[in-house]
Amino acid sequence: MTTTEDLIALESSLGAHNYKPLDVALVRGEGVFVYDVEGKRYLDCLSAYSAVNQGHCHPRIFEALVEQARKLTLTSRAFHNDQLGHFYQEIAELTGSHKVLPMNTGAEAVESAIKAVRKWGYEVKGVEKDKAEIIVCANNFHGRTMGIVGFSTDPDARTGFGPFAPGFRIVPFGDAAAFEKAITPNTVGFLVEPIQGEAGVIIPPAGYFKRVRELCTEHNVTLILDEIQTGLGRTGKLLAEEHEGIEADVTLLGKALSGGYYPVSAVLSNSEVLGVLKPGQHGSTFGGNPLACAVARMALKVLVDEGMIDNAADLGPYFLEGLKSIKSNHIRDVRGRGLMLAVDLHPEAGGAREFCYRLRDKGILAKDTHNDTIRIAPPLVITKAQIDDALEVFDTVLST
Ligand code: IF1
Repeated sequence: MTTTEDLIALESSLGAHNYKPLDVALVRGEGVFVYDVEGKRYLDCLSAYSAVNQGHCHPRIFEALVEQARKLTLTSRAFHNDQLGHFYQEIAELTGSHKVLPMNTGAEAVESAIKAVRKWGYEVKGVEKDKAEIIVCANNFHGRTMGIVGFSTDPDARTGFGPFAPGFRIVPFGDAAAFEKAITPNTVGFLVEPIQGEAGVIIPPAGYFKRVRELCTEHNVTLILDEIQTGLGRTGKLLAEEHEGIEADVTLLGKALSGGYYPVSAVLSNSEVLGVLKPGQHGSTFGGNPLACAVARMALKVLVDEGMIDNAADLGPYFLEGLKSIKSNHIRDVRGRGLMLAVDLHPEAGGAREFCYRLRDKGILAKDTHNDTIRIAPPLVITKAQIDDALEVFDTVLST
C-alpha cells in the first residue's frame, strides 16, 4: 500500500515546490469530513479555500456531473450547447445580474473583469487610449497570473516575476478617504475583496463599502467585488456585499461555483461593462462548457435548496463565540463573518503552523496563514454538534 510518506516523497521528488502542504495525504471526502491514506478521518476546516462550501462530493452535484459527462462535455464556444443559457438564467436570477461571462479559474475571472472594465473605460467613460487606471488594495489576493501578481503587495507573490503591466494604483484596505484621494479622471475601476481572505480574514470597518459605493457612483468608477472566496454563502449571505447593503457593478465568483468538482468561475455585471466585449475580443476553450454549466447549476441549486447559506448565518456566530470563549494565552484575536473565521496567535506562541499540526493530530484540518493566523472555514453543511466537537479540540490545542 502507498503510505502518506511515500506520496509526499513522490510529490517532493517530481513536483515544483511552489507549495508547502501540511503532511497529510487525503484519499476520500464526504460532507465535512476527509480521510487520509491510512483511513484516519478529519473535519475539514479549510474547504479547499472555500471551494467545497457544499461539502465534499455532494451527491446531487455528483449526479449532475456524471449525467452530463455521459452526454456532452465540451463544445467550445464555436457552437451553442443546451446548458449555457440555463446556467446564465439561473445565476443571473439568483444574483440579480444582467450579464454573465463564464470562465474557469478565479484568476481568469479577475483578468476578464480587468479587460472588460478597461475597455468600458475607453469606449464608454471616454478615457484616453492606454491611460486607464484600476485601483486595488494593499494586501489583496486575486490570483497568480502575471497581470494579477503585478499589483500584489506580497513580496513572495511578485518578486522575480517582473516586468509587470502598468495601470494599477494601490490604496490601503478599509480606508475610504484614501480610496477617494486615489481616484483620477482615468480611474475606470476599483477591484476589492469584501473581506480580505489571504490577508488573514480582514473585515473592513462598518460603512467602508457604503462610502466606496457612493464614491464609485459619483466618479463613474466600476466597483468590482472579488467574491471568489466570500461569495456563495461563505459569510452567511449569498454574496458578502449584502452585509454592506450595497451592490457591485461587477461581481466575480469562482471556487464554490462548482462545489469543488471542477474549475468554474464567472464575471457578473449589473451595468453595461460586459456589453463592451464583442466577438473575438475575449474567450476560453473551456469557459461555459456544458459539463461546467451542469455542475455549476447544481452547485448553486443545492446551496440554496439545502439551506447552506442560512446554516452559515446561523452557525457562524456560534462558532465565533465558541472560539472567543477559549481561554488561552496564545490567542491575540478571533474574528469572522459567517463561516469565514480566523484565530490570530501571539508571535511568541510559536507559529500557527505548529498549531495546525496539533489540530491535524486531533482530527481537524485547518490552514495557517501569515505565520500567526489560523484560518477556519468548514463546509457550510457543518452541524452544531460538529462545531461543538471542533471547539473542544480547538480548546485543547490552543490552551496547551
Ligand atoms: C492558492 C489564498 C485563499 C481568491 C480571491 C481570486 C482567487 C483567489 C479572493 C484566485 C484564490 C486561493 C488560491 C489558492 C489559495 C487560495 C487562498 F490563500 F491564496 F489567498 F483562498 F485564501 N480571488 N485563492 O482567494 O482563484 O485562480 O486560484 O481559482 O493555492 O493559490 P484561482
